[in-house]
Amino acid sequence: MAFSFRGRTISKVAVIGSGQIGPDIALHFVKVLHGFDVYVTVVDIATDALEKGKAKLFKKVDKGGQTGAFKPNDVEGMKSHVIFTSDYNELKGADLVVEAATEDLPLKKRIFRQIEELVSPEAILTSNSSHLEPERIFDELKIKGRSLCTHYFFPAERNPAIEIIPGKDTDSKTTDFMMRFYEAIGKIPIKVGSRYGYAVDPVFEGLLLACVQCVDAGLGDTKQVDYVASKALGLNVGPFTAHNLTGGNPITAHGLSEMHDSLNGWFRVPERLKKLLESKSDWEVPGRGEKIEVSPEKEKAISEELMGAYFAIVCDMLDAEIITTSDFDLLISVALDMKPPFSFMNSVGVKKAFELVETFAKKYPPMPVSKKLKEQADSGKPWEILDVLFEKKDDIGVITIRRPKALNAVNSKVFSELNGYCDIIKNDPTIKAAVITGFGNKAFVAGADIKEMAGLKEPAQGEHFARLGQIASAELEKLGKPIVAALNGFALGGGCELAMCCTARVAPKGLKFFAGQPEVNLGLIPGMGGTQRLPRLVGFERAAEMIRTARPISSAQALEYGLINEEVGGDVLERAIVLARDIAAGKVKPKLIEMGPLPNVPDKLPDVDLGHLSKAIDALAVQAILEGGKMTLDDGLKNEAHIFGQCWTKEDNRIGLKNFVEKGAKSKAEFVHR
Ligand code: DAK
Repeated sequence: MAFSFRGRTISKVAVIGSGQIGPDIALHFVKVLHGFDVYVTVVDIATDALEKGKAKLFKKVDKGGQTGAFKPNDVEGMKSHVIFTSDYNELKGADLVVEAATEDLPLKKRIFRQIEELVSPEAILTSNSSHLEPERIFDELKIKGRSLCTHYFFPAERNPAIEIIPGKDTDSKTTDFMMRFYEAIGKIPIKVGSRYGYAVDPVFEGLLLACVQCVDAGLGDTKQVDYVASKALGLNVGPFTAHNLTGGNPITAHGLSEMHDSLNGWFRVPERLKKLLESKSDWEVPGRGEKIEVSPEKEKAISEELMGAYFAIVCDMLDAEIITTSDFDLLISVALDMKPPFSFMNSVGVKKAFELVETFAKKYPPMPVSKKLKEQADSGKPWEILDVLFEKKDDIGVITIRRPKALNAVNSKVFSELNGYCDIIKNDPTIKAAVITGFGNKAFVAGADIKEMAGLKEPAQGEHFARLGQIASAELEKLGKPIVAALNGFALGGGCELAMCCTARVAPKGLKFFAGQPEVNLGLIPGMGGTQRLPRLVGFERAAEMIRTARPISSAQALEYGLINEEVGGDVLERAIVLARDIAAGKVKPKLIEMGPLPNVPDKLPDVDLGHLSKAIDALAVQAILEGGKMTLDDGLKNEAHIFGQCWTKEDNRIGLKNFVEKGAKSKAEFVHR
């Protein structure tokens, strides 16, 4: 067995370097790939580093076993699929090599010369550099097209963010493969243009410099500035503390000095950092729970200076066109767990952000003032940050819902963006068909955004949300071109409903927990067509059972019931694109949903065991299913919308939604059946 994906087979992954990050990278690979019998080999010439790395990895695996994060056979599987060795010959047979050695260009080049002699010409070679451009690392490779940088973040086995940096010689097929491969194994890959430091490190390292500047300017000591920085930028710990914890001071000093030449002259190694390194000491930072006093004036001054630096650094990268606003927001919020820059600017106002940058740049030349930021401020509009991405793959329009932190749950913003893309697809004659999918390997769409729904207070807000949802589903169904749902994971609630508006649906093989209508858990009935389309696709009895009990079905059951058209081994998106194209060409004719009333609608549904679920909400669900079956689909949808509104007249509706927001998805609401 091996991991086969998009025409490539990965049976062995090699990680070079058993230092700070190599074992963590190896742990991620072995965690997600050992079930496919993929072996992970960690190579290092230093035997003590190998021993330490192995002990660290095994300790984390054992801890996962003790906490229940890993099942006992996974613990054994992981340990038996990872090899630590000092023998470079063990690289032979590797299909993917990730070099994670020290950030030293000549060393990296030497390693890659060695690797190239040992692996097949097809193997992909990546460097987990944090700064160096791929063109510099790989310039001596014989086959450059298969090489690129993949920058992981601490802790690499758990932090899903990863910067993917192709160089000018990287084959676009290699980049596409790596983007999809990392997504398929649970990472959040973000493509970044080749520039020294990529996108994240100028922020991480630049903010340390900005903090030092605040101290130098007498705005506070390191403790005070660290405290204010964490508050102002939404960080768990301030930049000084983060540098102490990660041992990052020497790397940052090197990075800042290189950025001085490669990015702009504002970046430099401050004297305080030089002295700190000379004395081999750490920054003085607040202790855990220590109360730090800062006057309101100083707090404002530090916050504004740091915001000016942050916005200046990120907007400069926008000018350099190495990343988009939407990608940057997601990358920073996941990689560094801090306020995403463009949403942050929108929240303070782009004009205000521009003023902060101008003031900062005047005080600290030669920090440039971004042209794009000025244009945006002049436009009076906020930055556009998309949760739905659109890409044309030849004649197919591909829509991707990307909200990984909420399992792609759909909110009113997503509905609006979907509507915009439907217009593009309809009006572009070169687009013959479309595909809709979710980002990541876990969820297509885990439902409507329950947190947004629970916050809807005014009936007008509820109506606005409902209207946008109904427009989006109707737009998909009446697109006039085939649209295939590539259901890459959970299709729950509104997710299942969006999928049912499509011409056909495909899902990965073997998903145990896959699709369903769990709304009754929340004191709701399906509100975007679930009570109407599900009976039309899978039959009354099965649909009613799924809706009334909230029980999800597997991908195999979904295929048997007729909810999906195919179970796919490999890349579900790739298969969906082919199917969409075949449907558009008339080569495949999937069975379409019945638009008229259904025959043999029963007068009554059989009793089901509702367990803890609300009897009051169940009565509404049954009403919507039975009444709608006797109507046309259009009328049934209107009837469902009306009954959906009735949920808000029930006490159980408040109880269900509040329970999710306060106690999470796994907790059962205590319904009162009213
Ligand atoms: N909304 C918002 N956030 C969600 C979410 C959702 N539907 N589903 C998951 N999340 C968030 C979780 O809150 C969590 O956030 P943090 O706590 O990390 O901040 C994060 O995603 C990861 O979720 P879990 O930690 O729960 O992940 P697990 O793998 O353990 O579980 C799960 C995954 C999908 C089994 C679980 O999250 C779950 O049961 N989620 C709820 C699924 C659900 O009930 N879906 C139906 C929602 S109601 C309408 C249009 C549409 C609708 C109604 C009307 N009109 C047009 C009128 C639709 C209604 C619905 O879909």
